Amino acid sequence: MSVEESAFATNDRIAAETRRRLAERRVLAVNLLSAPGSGKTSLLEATIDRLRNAVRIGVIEGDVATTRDADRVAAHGVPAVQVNTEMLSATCHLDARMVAQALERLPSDRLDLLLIENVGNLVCPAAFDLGEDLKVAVLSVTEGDDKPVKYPKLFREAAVTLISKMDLLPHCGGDVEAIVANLRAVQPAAEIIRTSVRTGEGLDAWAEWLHQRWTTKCRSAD
Ligand SMILES: Nc1nc2c(ncn2[C@@H]2O[C@H](COP(=O)(O)OP(=O)(O)OP(=O)(O)O)[C@@H](O)[C@H]2O)c(=O)[nH]1
Ligand SMILES: [Mg+2]
Repeated sequence: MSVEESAFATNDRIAAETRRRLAERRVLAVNLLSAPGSGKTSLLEATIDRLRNAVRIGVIEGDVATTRDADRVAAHGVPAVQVNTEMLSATCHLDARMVAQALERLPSDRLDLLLIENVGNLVCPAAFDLGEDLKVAVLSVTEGDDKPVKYPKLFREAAVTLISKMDLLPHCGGDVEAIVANLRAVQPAAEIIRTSVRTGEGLDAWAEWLHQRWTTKCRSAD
């Protein structure tokens, strides 16, 4: 086995253990991925405001540096742990060990929903299983219509893609139908929700989608 294969095998083993533990505790874990600045933290803030009274939420924030995103999220009244990847072995993505260690700093026996914001990057984060139940991709209308076909792995594996910053569409010349067509080119049955934290478009639909996923995983055995 090559060094790279061995590193992935170790990652997958830790991720499988995290997944088992979270299932035991009936926690739904969501891995949020996008390019830098697509609006992940803004969406998390809006999501927390909508779901905080319905489910107990914990957040793991991945960034190269600073605690800015964890501070933003914590201001919405939920526990948040920041992981700074520049302190660790890899800078461009979270891995399963980082998440397992961050989870130790959250009250995981008193959580229903674990939201993990990955490092902004369309490539590396998609290669690492963190033990999540589902991946959510965020793609803003300002990034160019072709991103799903240029970075297919993330968009192929996403349980849902949020097309964010819809309010900017008239200003940036983006073509949302082309974005949708490119998403369907890599995942024909892709679930897609259009959002804007400025106008509120799609935010209730997204929160309901997520709550439904939590109900399906964590309440179905009741
Ligand atoms: N107009 C508009 N701006 C938005 C929207 N969502 C986020 N933004 C802005 O986009 C910028 C980046 O938002 P963040 O939420 O920090 O993005 P992010 O994906 O978490 O960024 P990283 O963590 O650095 O990858 C900020 O200036 C936000 O205010 C939106 O729906 N509409
Ligand atoms: Mg962020």
